[in-house]
Amino acid sequence: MTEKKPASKGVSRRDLFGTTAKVATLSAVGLAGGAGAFFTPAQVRAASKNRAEVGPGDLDDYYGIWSGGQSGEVRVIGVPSMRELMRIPVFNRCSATGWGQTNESRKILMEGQLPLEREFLADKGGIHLNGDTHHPHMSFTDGSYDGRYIFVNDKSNSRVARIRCDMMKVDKVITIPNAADIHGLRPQKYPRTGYVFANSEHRVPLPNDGRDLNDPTKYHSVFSAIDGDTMKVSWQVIVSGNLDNVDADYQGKYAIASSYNSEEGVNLADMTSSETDHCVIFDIAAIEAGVKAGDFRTIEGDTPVLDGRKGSKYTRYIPIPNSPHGVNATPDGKYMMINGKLSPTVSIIEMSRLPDLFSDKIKPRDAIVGEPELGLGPLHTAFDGRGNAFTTLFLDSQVVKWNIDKAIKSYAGSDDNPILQKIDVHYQPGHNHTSMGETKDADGQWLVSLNKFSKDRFINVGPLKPENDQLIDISGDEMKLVHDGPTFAEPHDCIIVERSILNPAQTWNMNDPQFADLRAMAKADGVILDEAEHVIRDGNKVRVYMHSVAPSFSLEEFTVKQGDEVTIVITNIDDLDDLTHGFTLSNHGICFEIAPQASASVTFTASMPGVHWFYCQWFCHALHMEMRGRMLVEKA
Ligand code: K7E
Ligand code: CUA
Repeated sequence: MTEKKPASKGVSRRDLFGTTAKVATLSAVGLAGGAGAFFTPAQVRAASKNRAEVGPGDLDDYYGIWSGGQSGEVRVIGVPSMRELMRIPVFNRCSATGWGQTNESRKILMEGQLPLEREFLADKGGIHLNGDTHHPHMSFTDGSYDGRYIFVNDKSNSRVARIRCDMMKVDKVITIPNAADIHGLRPQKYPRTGYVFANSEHRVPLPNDGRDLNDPTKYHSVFSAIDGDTMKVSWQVIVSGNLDNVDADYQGKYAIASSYNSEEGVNLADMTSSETDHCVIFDIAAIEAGVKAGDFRTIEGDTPVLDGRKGSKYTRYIPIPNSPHGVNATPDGKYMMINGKLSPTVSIIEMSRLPDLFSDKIKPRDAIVGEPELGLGPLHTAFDGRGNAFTTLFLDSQVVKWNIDKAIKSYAGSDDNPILQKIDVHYQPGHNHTSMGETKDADGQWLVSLNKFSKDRFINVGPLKPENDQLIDISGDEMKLVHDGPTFAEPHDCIIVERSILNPAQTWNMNDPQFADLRAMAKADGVILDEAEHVIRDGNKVRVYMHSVAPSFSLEEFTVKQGDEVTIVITNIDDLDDLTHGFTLSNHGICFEIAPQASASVTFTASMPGVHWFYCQWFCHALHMEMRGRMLVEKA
């Protein structure tokens, strides 16, 4: 047994060496305030001419949670510095962390699969290796972020994942039944999340088992409510048309989805032939009562599926000019904005009119209290919490700032002009997002415009160009563009979370549920994980347990036979923050991270006789290069 060397507990590297932050702050304060004055880094920045500047060693005020688009991951970006802080693998295979390869991550990626999908993937490695993340959103309590989870959709393989914010790692992935591509996703804001609402965008036959191939009258799009605590689909509602984006209200009563293709066509000409489409309002209590009363059928699996097509008591359809896209609730809870896309307008729904709409006291269009004409290609709207809205204009390559009250007054006949300012962005913005802007705590500090094209904004990197996420200071009366941020394929959406809300741990806890399977396996083998230094042979299965402590693995060599199924289990007993180790097994395609106090495992067949080195690929120590050992594979 190698001696277990506990590292010093609870001391961070920042405490040991990291005085840069303090020095930077003090020198800045020296400039700004003179001796004796104390200013927070944010105040120092506020006094400097560029509020977005975050000095070396200085910390950001916000966590930006960015979708990684077709790269399949989620990214953590510091705001306002726009520095990329971390990537969280979700629907992708990650070479650095072993996500998609370790037994623990594969279990998470596989346990929520549907039977047909599992069958399809059986000879393809068991998991999808790609994803297309669009909408990352945090769980809410009482109308604001609560720091528990981040949910994100995979449009390409109809999945929804949950990231636990204590570890900033995925803990659940589910595939949505009866769905073809999950697009819009938003958590319930009140009283809490609660439901995560998810839109199936494309219309397919239900059931989609080959019986109704080319009869588009039998194609449907479904709206899903996922229980954010259990990650099971609670119910689904079939709608008329395609579903696009969705948002939840601040009252806990309704969710509203934009819907294009009310024509229910299958090609572009048919899908855009009508001048109006609609948005769909879902009455959550009525749907829950319908589930209780048994007013549903089951199609794929046992999820209750209700019929919410036009005429249903569960839904209402409000006509909206052609092909609406983004749906955004105002922080005061009063309005829902439906962004026109092909129409230059944003339609403002007054939420307090919805009960009258459901009881048929008013007509659908009477729920609209404003419809300002803002410019070409309005896609998404964000808010500053001071009564103003910021809408991206895709075709105009602009963000327009407008006043909500003025828009409502002008719709009622006044000559108010709601448009306050237009600013050029570069180029073609999709989503935008303000700091805390999708919560009741919208603070009106920053706006990020996620632009689909960068064109000439950066030195040329070849035919494939980055996107450009631009930071706009909205704290004053005028929007000011302060930063260009190139990003890779293709962040659709982001949220900006005040930093005190997210409090991730510095190290794992060895008793974390994530390691329960490993603990049970070790126990059955008579092994204690963090003291592990054992090779257990069980027929042709070999389980190799070791721990890591800088700069060594507890096993410097182990021997197996050609053809053995080998499971390597490593526990990192270092508990100094930022002391991650890795395990790479040469020529076997195996590489994974083991963060402090974590365990991880991988299983493979030792088919190549010979000497195979394994090494730590995460720089951990002056003797990091020496942190290695040998797997000896005897010829069968
Ligand atoms: Cu949120 Cu791009 Cu999926 Cu709008 S979508 S742009
Ligand atoms: Cu351990 Cu490098």
